[in-house]
Parts: sequence; C-alpha cells; structure tokens
Amino acid sequence: MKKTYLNEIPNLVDKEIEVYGWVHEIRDTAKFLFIILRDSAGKAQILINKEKTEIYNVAKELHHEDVIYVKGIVKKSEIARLGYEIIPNEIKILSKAKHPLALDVTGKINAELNTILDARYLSLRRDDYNAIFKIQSALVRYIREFLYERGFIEIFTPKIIKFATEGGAELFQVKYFDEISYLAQSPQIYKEICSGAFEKVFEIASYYRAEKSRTPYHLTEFLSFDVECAFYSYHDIMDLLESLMKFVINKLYEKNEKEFNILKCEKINVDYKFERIKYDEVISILEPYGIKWGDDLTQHTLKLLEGKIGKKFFFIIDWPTELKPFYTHEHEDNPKITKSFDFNYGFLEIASGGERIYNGDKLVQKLKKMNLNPENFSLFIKALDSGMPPHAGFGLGISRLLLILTNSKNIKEVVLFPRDVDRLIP
Ligand code: AMO
Repeated sequence: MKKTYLNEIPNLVDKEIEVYGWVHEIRDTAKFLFIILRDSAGKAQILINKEKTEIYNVAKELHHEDVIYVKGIVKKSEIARLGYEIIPNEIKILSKAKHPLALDVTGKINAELNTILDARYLSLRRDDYNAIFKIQSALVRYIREFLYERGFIEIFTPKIIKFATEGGAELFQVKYFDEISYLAQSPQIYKEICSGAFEKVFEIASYYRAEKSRTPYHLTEFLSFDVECAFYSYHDIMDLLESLMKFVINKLYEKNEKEFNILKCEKINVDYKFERIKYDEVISILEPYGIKWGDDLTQHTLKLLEGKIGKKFFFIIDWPTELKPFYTHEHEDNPKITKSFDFNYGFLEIASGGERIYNGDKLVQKLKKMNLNPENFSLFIKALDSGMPPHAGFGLGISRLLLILTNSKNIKEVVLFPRDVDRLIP
C-alpha cells in the first residue's frame, strides 16, 4: 500500500489507509488520546481509545515531532475539528524527537527571528513558514510558465567570475587556484550576450553582494530573477514586467489560497496600470524635503514618496546617467538621463532595468568616463562588436517580492537559509 497524504483522507471514508507524519499536537482525556498528525499535505486527527491497550501503550509514549506510521480506518466526524479522524489499528514510531526542542512547531509559543532562523529545521515545519516557501515555489513556477509560453529560453550563467558588473565595492573575493576571482553580483553581461543569440532569455539564480547593509531588505546572497530581450525597448520591458506581475500574482491568489489563508495576509490589488513616473517628477514631488536633481533615492526618500503617492506598484523611469551602471543606455537626445527604470512597491525597490549600450565603441567610451578599465570587459566588448542587437532587461529580487506578498517584516523570514552580514549559519 502506498503512503496516503493527509489531504487525501476526505475521499477515503471507511477505507483502511497507511499514513506517515509528525506528531503535531497531543490531547489527553479520560477515555481517549487525540493525536494531531501532520505531513507535508495537511493534518489529521488520530483517535486512540485507551481501552485498546496495545495501541495505547505505543501512543502514550509519543511526543511532539516524533515521526510515526499509522494504519487505520478513516471516519467522518461531526465533532473533530478537521471533520475526519483516523481510528488506528497499528501505530509505529519511526523516529523519536529529543526534547526539549528548540522551537514550538505549532506556533502557539512565538519565537524571536534569530531563534526561528537558527532552528530552521523546525521553523520550516511551522504552518506559516511552510506556507511562505510553498508560495515561493509556486511563484517561481508561474514565472517560468509565463515566460516559456512566450518563447523565452532559460539560461544558467557562471557564478564565479573574473570581473565586476555592478560596481567593485560589493564583491566577495574567492581564491580560484592561483588567481583571484569573485562571486557574481548579477548575470548582467552574460544575459546580455545570450540575448544576442537567443533573443529572449531569463535566469533565476542566487547572486552575492558584500553589502554591509543591516536592513530588513538586504541579504549578501539573494535570489534574482533576470530577463534580457533583444529588440525590446525599456518600455517594452516594462510592459512585459507589468503583465508578468499581474499574471503571477493573480495566479498565486487563485491557486495558493490555502497558503495565503494560513498567513492571513490581505491580497494585493494589481488591477490598475502601473504608473511610469519620471525621475524628474519624483524630484519635484520631493523638492520640499530638500531632495535635488541628481540625488539617489534612499529608502528614507522613497518612504516620503510613498506617503505622497500611496502604496502600490509603479516605475520610476529616466534616471540620471550618473546613478545607473555603466551598461545603461542614455537617451539619444539627452545623454544626462538613461533609458532605465526602477520598479517599486511603495518605498521598496523590487526590480531595476533598462535599455543597454549595444555598441562596443560606445561602451569603451562609457567605461573610460566611469574610470573603469575596458580591458576587463574585452570579451563583452567583442560580443557587442559582433552584431549585438539593441536589447533591454531587468533584474528582480524574488525575496523582496515574496516579502511583500506574504506581508513579512524581514527578508530573512522568506529565505530558507538566509545569509547576511551577521549570518552564515545554518
Ligand atoms: P540591481 O542591483 O538593482 O540591478 O538588483 C536588482 C534587484 O535585485 C534585488 N537585490 C537585492 N535583494 C536583496 N538583497 C540585496 N543585497 C539585493 N541587491 C539587489 C532588488 C533589486 O531591485 N543587473 C541589474 C538588473 C538589470 O538591469 O537587469 C541589477 O543587478 O530587488
């Protein structure tokens, strides 16, 4: 007989089944012992009659998080909280949990974030964290579904690299035999090169930034979703990102209702045109707070902006050239600004992107202007000089999006095993 998953039992009334799982809760009364069994699909009540001594003798030794096997008959029950119960004919203990455990899996006793992260092996079994990572899995699946439907190719670029793409200060150094290498901060030049062959590419992978930012939104290892498309303008890319977000979020609410109910978080409305606000306009909104043209928009200033325009998805477009990376394409009629965007939910930046420089000579000029050494980019320059189409793309922080969707407070909550300045374990 195969393992029955606990969400299947409503269809198996009066049938004998074999279930496996963890002891979630135990309730002891004069006549009965009630065990709530949990597996990856749900929960079920096991009703043990104390007069059935052979079974009771095993069951009375059970503790939270012991792993057990139960063979029994499914009964519909008016009084059981879950509507069904299993009357066992056999119980076996497969694995004992040593007490005291580091964390209460039922979530009734709350724990500090550090305890939750240190004891990930237990907190992942909690209904709320379990739901968050099921939503993450679905999120990535729906992104892939959307892009495969539209002819995109999924790529896998190297994570050990020789030269920086997003500014030198935030690189992790890795000893690579006899030379120095770095952990990739983004797939930028590789995804651009691939768009020159496959046209429409995407990648979902982890990247590394030695950022010493202790904020609820920064990690040193973060999961990025990157897109690059040949023959797309930055407005085409924003159109793509907007329809992708609407598809993915609506699909999550449709298919993952159970997980969102567990988290008790309100649905985010995506039923409106995501506004494209020019950087210039943002500055005029923020001028009363002393913000000037050319200033970067810090989290503090973006919070002021959120106060003015509300908490919603929107783009900030046409950033000053000085504020964007070397590969960003300038406006032909005004080289002071770029064909670029940030994509925000309220104050929080979720993604950034734009059109790219696709001419080798222009890139060399730009690198020199930014005091970067063109020799370090010789491969990329060759690619640009070999018939590179105009192209555009974006990079989106999956965990920042998940944080918003699950109404979490800290990005580390929505990462299985987060890495930040203070955390390398577990
Ligand atoms: P950028 O540096 O803006 O752009 O990064 C893109 C998105 O990645 C997420 N992100 C992070 N998330 C958590 N912790 C971090 N330390 C962190 N750093 C970045 C954010 C951010 O919006 N190559 C460009 C993208 C492109 O133009 O295609 C890039 O890396 O959500």
